[in-house]
Amino acid sequence: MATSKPLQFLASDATALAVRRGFSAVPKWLPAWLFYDEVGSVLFEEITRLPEYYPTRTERAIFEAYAGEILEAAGPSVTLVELGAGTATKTSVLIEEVLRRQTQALFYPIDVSVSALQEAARQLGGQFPRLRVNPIVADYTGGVEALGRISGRKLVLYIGSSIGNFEPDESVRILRRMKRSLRPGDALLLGTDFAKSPKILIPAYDDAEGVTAAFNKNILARLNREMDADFKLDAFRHIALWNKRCSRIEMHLQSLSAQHVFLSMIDMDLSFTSGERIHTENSYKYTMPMVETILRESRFCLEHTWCDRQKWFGVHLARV
Ligand code: AVI
Repeated sequence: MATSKPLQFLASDATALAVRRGFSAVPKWLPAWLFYDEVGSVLFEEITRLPEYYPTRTERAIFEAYAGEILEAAGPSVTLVELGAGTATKTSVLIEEVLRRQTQALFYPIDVSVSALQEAARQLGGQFPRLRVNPIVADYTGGVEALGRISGRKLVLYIGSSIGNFEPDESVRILRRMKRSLRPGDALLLGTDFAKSPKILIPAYDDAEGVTAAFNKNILARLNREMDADFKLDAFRHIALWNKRCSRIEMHLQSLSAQHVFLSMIDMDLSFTSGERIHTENSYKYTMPMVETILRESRFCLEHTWCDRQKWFGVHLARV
């Protein structure tokens, strides 16, 4: 007799809570961390390789051009720690530079995704025999706490514009917590995307191939999978818009007609009017004064900023 794989109908409490809260609000919204299940993480990796999505390759080019200066500024004998490391592809540029200065190096990638960490350890382990990779599976809060338990002088990487997906006051809270887990001599390397023309920004979040649209809609597909919901993905369209006043790209999903959706696992009946939107993500685009403000308010001391020639992206070294 053929046995079928058990269906998984268990939505985590955090997901259920977030979904209930977001869908009870006006306008409806969902937190961006819901993007990153296994499917969403693969789609995000694909986004980073799109011609329109400039942040990843621009930040990598900054690392390639200035790795020596960055490590010089960080000081001797550093242990690298990366928050939200994913597969840590860009980090190899910095690791190579560390290993040019030290005979051995330690790297602690921190992420919620076990598979991404395994891939990072496999890749980097193969590439750098003198590197020890100690992956830590943790969400953001657990990751920040883990920082306090890592000995030696640390260079904490919070790169890839990850900070941009938080509201400015939340960013300050995150950086403050980070600072409390660090010791004198430690440093933070923060990557921020800069505000620029919507002609560059919009295609980066609404690419021709539709990968970002699929990434955005995966949030609904995830609710279908995990909460036994009945969202029809074709009944929503992906929107990316530039909110100049708030200096952020916003992503939304817009209902193409009046419709009802039922989320069986949480017994929630939703109705959408035609044109109604679900706000799924903010991606803040910083100016230098904004960077200086969040670092000052979290009591980090900004020491140096490296940019690309077009000033599209910034990498900042801040001291505890
Ligand atoms: C992860 N984060 C920095 C990305 C960003 O650019 O805000 C997420 C993303 N959303 C759409 N495309 C990429």
